[in-house]
Parts: sequence; structure tokens; C-alpha cells
Amino acid sequence: MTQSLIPINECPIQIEDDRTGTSVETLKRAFADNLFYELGKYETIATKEDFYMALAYTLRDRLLSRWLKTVKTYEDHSVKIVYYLSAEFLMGRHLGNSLINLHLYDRVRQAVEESGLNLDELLEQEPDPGLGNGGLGRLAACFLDSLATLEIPAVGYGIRYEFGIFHQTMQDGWQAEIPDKWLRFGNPWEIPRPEESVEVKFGGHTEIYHDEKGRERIRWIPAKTVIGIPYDTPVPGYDTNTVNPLRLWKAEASDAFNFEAFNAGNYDGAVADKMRSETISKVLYPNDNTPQGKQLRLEQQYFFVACSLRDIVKRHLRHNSSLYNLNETAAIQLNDTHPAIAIAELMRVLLDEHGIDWDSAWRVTQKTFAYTNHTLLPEALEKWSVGLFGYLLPRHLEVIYEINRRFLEDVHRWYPDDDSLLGRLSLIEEGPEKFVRMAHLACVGSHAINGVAALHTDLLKKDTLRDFYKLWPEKFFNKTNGVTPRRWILLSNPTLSQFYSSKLGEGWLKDLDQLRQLESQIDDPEFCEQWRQIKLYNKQLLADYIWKFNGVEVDPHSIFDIQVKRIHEYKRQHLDVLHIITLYNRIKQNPNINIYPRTFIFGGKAAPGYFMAKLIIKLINAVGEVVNKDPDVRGRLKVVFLANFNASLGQRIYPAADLSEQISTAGKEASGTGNMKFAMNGSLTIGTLDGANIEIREEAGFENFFLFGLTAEEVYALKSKGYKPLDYYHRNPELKGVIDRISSGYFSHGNEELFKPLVDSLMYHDEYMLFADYQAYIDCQRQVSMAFQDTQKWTRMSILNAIRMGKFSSDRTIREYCNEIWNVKSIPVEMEGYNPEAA
Ligand code: Z16
Repeated sequence: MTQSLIPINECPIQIEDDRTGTSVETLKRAFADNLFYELGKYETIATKEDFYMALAYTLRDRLLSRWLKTVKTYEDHSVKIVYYLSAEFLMGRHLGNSLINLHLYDRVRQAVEESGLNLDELLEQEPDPGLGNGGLGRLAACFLDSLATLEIPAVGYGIRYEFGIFHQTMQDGWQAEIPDKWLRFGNPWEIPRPEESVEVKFGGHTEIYHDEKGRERIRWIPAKTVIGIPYDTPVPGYDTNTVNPLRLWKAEASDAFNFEAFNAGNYDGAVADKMRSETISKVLYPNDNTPQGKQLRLEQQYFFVACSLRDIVKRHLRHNSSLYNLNETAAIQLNDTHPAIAIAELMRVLLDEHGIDWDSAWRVTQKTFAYTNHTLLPEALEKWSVGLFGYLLPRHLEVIYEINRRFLEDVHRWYPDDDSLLGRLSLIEEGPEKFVRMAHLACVGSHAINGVAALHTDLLKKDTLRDFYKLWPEKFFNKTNGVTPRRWILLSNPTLSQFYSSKLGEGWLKDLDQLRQLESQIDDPEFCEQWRQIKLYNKQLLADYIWKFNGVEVDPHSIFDIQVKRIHEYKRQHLDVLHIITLYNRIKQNPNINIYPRTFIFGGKAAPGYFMAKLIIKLINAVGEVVNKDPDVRGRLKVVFLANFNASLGQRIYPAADLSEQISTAGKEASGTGNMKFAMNGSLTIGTLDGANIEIREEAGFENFFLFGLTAEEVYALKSKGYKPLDYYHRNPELKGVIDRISSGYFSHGNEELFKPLVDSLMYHDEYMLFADYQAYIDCQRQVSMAFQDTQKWTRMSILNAIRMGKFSSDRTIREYCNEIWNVKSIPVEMEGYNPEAA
């Protein structure tokens, strides 16, 4: 008989355990206990951060029981696991989300209040974990939520950046960047697992040798070793016991390497090398949709890929005697090309470390990997100089050349007469400098390739990846993006959520299509009035925030017209500005003109090296400064730039929007996901036929969407016949008036130079065709203003948008990936006793 640590059966009474119990009394006791034992504080000396931390530990305790049971369940079943490899995970705050997913929100609120504290205040203490730039990183986070909710065995793999996306502040209307020290007070959500550390090698050379069977083999003699230490963060599903790990790797110097340097007396060298190793996971590259091509970035990519594959292979070999069937236990998804080096790394492991023959290794590799493309912008497709690649990863470069040789041989056999095809398909871009094309590597090494919205996938097939589509049409899939309704409706918009649940129960949170049942109530004036009240209340909350942080007074009855997303020319924040100045000019010409009040709200970060994006931010602020205080405007127009747009700020903004600006040049935005978050919260969209806008319009109904602008095909046709933006300027007096107003220095204290680069780029290039779409946009905005004044019509449109967005739950997206790409099934985690609903 084994003696159990706690002789629980001898206890005369059953008490609720402080680490798992969920009654208000237990939660209060656990909260106080964590404050004392984890933080070393008692109530009267504790800060708000301490209270937040104590509460975080209280939630983490309740996640751990489920987490360990999940691990055990997966071990017992030796199930197929989804591995989501992503250089970015933009998780957003954990505390509110775990309260939601564990169904503990109300009871913890009560426990906190009875402890004399305010839950909202504690929630605000958590630093927003911003280990991503924008859409791609946030998509990865929504996917993890849906995977756990659907009870799919899954692990997210990435990098534990010490500094996430920079903190944005405004200085004189310009963006200034501050380092994001998100780990300063420690991170209660992660558990380091140093015992599962792995070694990663870099540099050196390769050599041929003969193995014990006399076969010719290749080995890599690396120049240096770095250690990867895993840090696990629990990812709970909504209303399930499933808790999957997000495993992020931190880079540390290898002790062995340092010993040698120390022993040789080279202390400075040892320290310098330690620093260099640890630099690998220091900082997230702040570029969205424009890669930088820096050596450190390639080191980051290989670092986390090598660590993750080592982990995956180790887990597989616990239940299997070889790697020939890896694809039966692992589905590895490549989130863009950032982790595409995994294809060469798995080949290297199979060939060099496990002695598997090329054909078998290649078969397993292709069956294991799948690749998601997120962009059509040619400049955003990653390529690495062959020189750099060979210096850092000499063996991988050899493997890639061999993959390419065999691939091009096949292509030549299939299409013997098409010589230019070989050059277009090659994994290597030829020229004065050679480059490895990462998207090509991802395509040949995967069994599935997907775009992230219907139009995007079509354009991949027709354009960006058309030669691959011609070879392997069966490899191509569309997987339209989605977002999790738990964070983006329930957590962000509690008032609307209560309204829904009072009508429908809570089933809509796992089956968003259920919201369509509310269509039967659309003619009920009481229902519509409540809808308006909820929106007004959310707008008032945002107005309070704007007053607090920007010192600008905005009217919650005005149209809240919002564009929040990364600043990029293709997203055309400056087209929005052209509209603002158009209205302003109309007012200046006739101050008594009838203009419905609007509040223009912007938010978004610019990549620090992206000059034009930073100038657009400055322009928004400069226009705001003039417009907001011009007495002629009489408060009818307000322009606000909210600093440091991130997941937490998004949670405040989406519920308060009337109008969602989705105005990218058609054919440029792969999907967009902010568009979905706005619509789900009852905003109407003004948008182009781009990305997922097209599908949002189809779901909402054409009559409930403000469409304008050229189609992707028209953009293409106009470009081909020769686009001359200057013609639009000369032919459209209102457009001319707007541009001239900027050029005159009116928004820059008379400085005519300040915005010249922006104006010139529009007048003489206008890559993203703002001038071509200008008039259509202005006309469409007039329709918006008219529609808003018909309150009943607007309310109806708003309701239909929100309740018809079921398709854009990431649960739907993940189900499609599971069935069509990963071939994985749910494995429910059974637990006794810890059902919080029953407690
Ligand atoms: C990114 O966020 C996206 C694409 C890309 O190549 C790189 C980054 Cl960091 C975005 C797309 O721009 C956006 O349209 C899409 O919705 C999102 O990825 C998720 O798929």
C-alpha cells in the first residue's frame, strides 16, 4: 500500500480544497492565502499589483488541476496533436479570460468585492502580453482558445520575447516607442520547465563520414550552441476541462560553452557570448507585413523551430519506435513562413540523426506540415540571402538545395517544354544575390496550403502561388479567419452578452450561429430600444476613456467612426483623413452647412522604421488639433488618436463603434479580423471588396453594408493601363481642395514641407489608389450619415450585422482545419468534482 501524502480518507469531514474550490468563501480564503504565501504581503501593505497577482495565482491554481488532467488524458490516449508554430502569439490579458472560460467571473467578483476590492481595477493591473504585431499574432491566440474549447489536443509553440511589441506614446503628435517590460513584476501565468530544455546549434560546417554500415552520411559540425528553456502558459477552453499549453522558448547561453571560455581566462568573451545567446529571445521584431531580413530574426526563427521540433519528436518517441509515422501523431501548422525552416529542420533530423532514407523522410515531412499564407503583398514574402543562410545554417542550406534539385527535376519531367517555369518555382531566387524563397519551401514541404479569406485564397491561386496551384490544385484550401466570441463579445461587451443570454441562454457562446434566432425579434421596438441603450452605454464608456487619456470631449450621440489596426499605406488610414478634411473644408466654406456630428477615432502602431506610417500618425494628430478647436466646426467633428492600441484597448473600442472602417485597397488585405470584431459588436462596416469584408457583407446582407471602391480586378486593370493620380487631382475640385489644404501648411503651423512626402507620394505614385477611390468613399460616407439619422433603420442594420456573424467565430475556422487539414478529433477531459457550475 502506498501511503498518500494527505490521508484524505481519514478526514471526518469533506472540505473544499483551497486550490480547486470555487465557492465564494473558498475563493476569498484562497485569495488571501496567495497574497500571504505567494506575495509575502498582508492586506494593509499590499499594492494593487499585489492583489492582482494574488488573484492571478488563485486562478492559476484552478487551471492546474484541469491542465494536469488534460496532460494525463492525452498521454493515456497517445492521441494526434496539433502543433501550431507561430513567431507571434498576441494573447491579451489572461485574468479576465480565465474568469470567463472557467465560469468564475461572477463568483470571483463577489469574492473580491467582499474582500473590499474592485475587480475591474485589479483586471487593469495586468500588463497586456503583447508578443505579436497584429492580425497574425492575434489569430494564433484566438485559435488556441478555440482549440481548447473544442477539446482538441494542441500545443502552441513560439518565442518568449522578453520585450513584446513596443509601448506607443505620443510626443507632439508623433509616435514614440517605449520598451515593453511586460515581465517586470514577474509572470504568474507561466511555469518554467528547465528540465525540458533543449540545445540548438548554429553555424560551422558539414562533413561526410561513413556510418557503421558503411553508408555515406553527412554530419553538421556547428560552431555554437544555445539552450532553449520552455515556459508553459495554460490555455483553458470555454466551459470544458481542457487546458492546452502555450509553450514559449527562452534562449540562454550553454554552460558548456561558457566554461571553456572561462577556463581559458577569456571572461569578457564568455560574458559577451552569453549576452549574444540570450539576445535571441530578447525582442519581438515590430514589423507587420514587411519583414526586415536581419540575421537575428533568422536566428529567432530557427531557434524556436528547432526547440519545438525536438520537443515534438521526443513526445512522439515516447509511444512510437520510429519516426516513419510521425504524421499520425502530429499535425504541424506553419503560421506564415516565419517557422518554414521547420521543413528543412525535420528533414535534417530524420536524415542525419535518425538515418532515415530521403524518400521516406520527405514523405513523412510533407504529410506532417501544412502552411498558412497571410499576405499577397510581394514585398512581405520572406526571403533570406543564401550567404547569410549558409553561414548560420549550413546543413539546412544543403538540404534545401537537395529538396530543390529533386523538385525541379520533377517539374521538368511534368512540364518538359516550359523552361521559365523552373525559374519561377525554384526555392532559390537567382540574381546578383541569391535568396531562399521561404514561401516556396513552405509550399513544397506541406500537404496543405491555405489562404485566410475566400478572395485571398483565389488570388493566391491566380497570382502569388499560381505555379504551385497548377502543380498541385488539391493542396489548396481556403480557411476564412475567425475570432473568439469569448474574448471579443463576452469579455469585451458584458452588457450585450447579458442581453443575449437573457434571451437565448448561454449556448450562443459555443455556437455563435444561434444568435440568428434573435432575427424574429427585430421588429420588436422594445428589443431595438434596448439594443440602442447598450450601444449608447458602451459609447459613453469609451467617451470617458477618451476624456481621461486624450482630454478631448466627445459626444456619445455622434457617429463613432473608428479605424483601429496597424498603420500601413495599404490599409489607407490617410483615405479616412481625406474624408475628414473634405467635411472640414465644407464647413469652412459654409459654417452653417448641415453635417451630422461624427467622432473619428484612430488607433494603431507604426513599425518604427516605416517613415510614411509615422507621418500618417502625425497627420491624423495634426488634423485633430486644428479641427477639434476650430469654433466654426462647433464640435460637430472630433478627431482622436488613441495611443498604444493593443488587445486590451480593442476590448474597449469594438463595443463602442457605430462605423467600422475597413478601407484597404482591394486585393491587399488578406483577411482582416478587426472587421469581424466590430461587426460582432453591432458596428456597420464601410469597406472595400477586400479580404473577409466580402464574406462579412454576404453574411450581414448586402443592404446592411456600406460598399465602395474598385474591385481587386479593377485595381489590377487600372494599374495595367497606366494609373495617373494627378488626373484625379485636377478633375476633382474637392479632392484638390483637400490636398491643397494639407500642402499649404494649414495643419502644420505653416510648414509646407512636413507632409510633402505623403502628398507627393499620393500625387505622383499613389501605389494604393486613394485618389481613384476618393469620390466613391466620400459618396458612401454621405450614405452612412443619412442612414445614421434614420435611427430605426440603423438599429436594424446594426442588429443584423451582430447576429449574423456566426461564421466568423474561430470555432468554425478551427473545425474546418481539424476536419480538412489536420485530421484530428476531440478528446474530452473528464473530471470529477470540479464542476464550478455544480459548486
Ligand atoms: C500579419 O499580421 C498579417 C499578415 C502578414 O503577412 C504578417 C503579419 Cl505580422 C495579417 C494580415 O495582414 C491580415 O489581413 C490577416 O487578417 C491576419 O494576418 C491574420 O490572417
